[in-house]
Amino acid sequence: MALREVLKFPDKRLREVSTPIEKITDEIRELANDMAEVMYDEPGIGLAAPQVGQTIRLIVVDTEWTAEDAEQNPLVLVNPEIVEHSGRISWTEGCLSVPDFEADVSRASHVKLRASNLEGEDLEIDASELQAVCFQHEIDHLDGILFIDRISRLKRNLYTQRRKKQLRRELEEQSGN
Ligand code: K1U
Ligand code: ZN
Repeated sequence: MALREVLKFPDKRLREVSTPIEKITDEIRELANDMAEVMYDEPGIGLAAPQVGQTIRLIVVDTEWTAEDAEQNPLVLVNPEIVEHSGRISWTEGCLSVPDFEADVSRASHVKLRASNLEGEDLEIDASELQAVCFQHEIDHLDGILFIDRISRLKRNLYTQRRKKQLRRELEEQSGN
């Protein structure tokens, strides 16, 4: 089966606020599996359901699998929420929905996150550094926020213009001009 497609900026569906998951169904389990496949294939260290066009509060994260000899171990989080945060850290972020762009973003360096797993069990996770950054980035997706919203307007405008030019060129190439 083909992998689910990752929506790309400026797709308006990335700007929707996702709805909480009330019941974990087979469909949700299948979506979580598909999201993990997409994340490892891209490759990425996280993915949020809206990025594959599903506006529900579901994320997958694995910030360790890229290390040498590490195994793939996706952390699937249902209705994740940050309940405590502290400190600041600047991290150079990218996003599978924001092609060809990276920028430094300032976020909390430590977070406490509450969520459920696919078995419906409550989880509480203390995260720091890259994992904390990744949780915040993915939860932003659930609220329709992209990391480019957290950088200077100048950098965001420059990227937006470059991306629009890129899309225009792609359209021209497709229509044979
Ligand atoms: O949400 C996404 O689009 C995934 C994104 C997550 C993220 C990256 C950096 C900081 C915070 C959150 C990515 O995974 S971009 C790709 C990436 O960071 C990466 C890919 C391969 C190896 C190591 C990192
Ligand atoms: Zn992203």
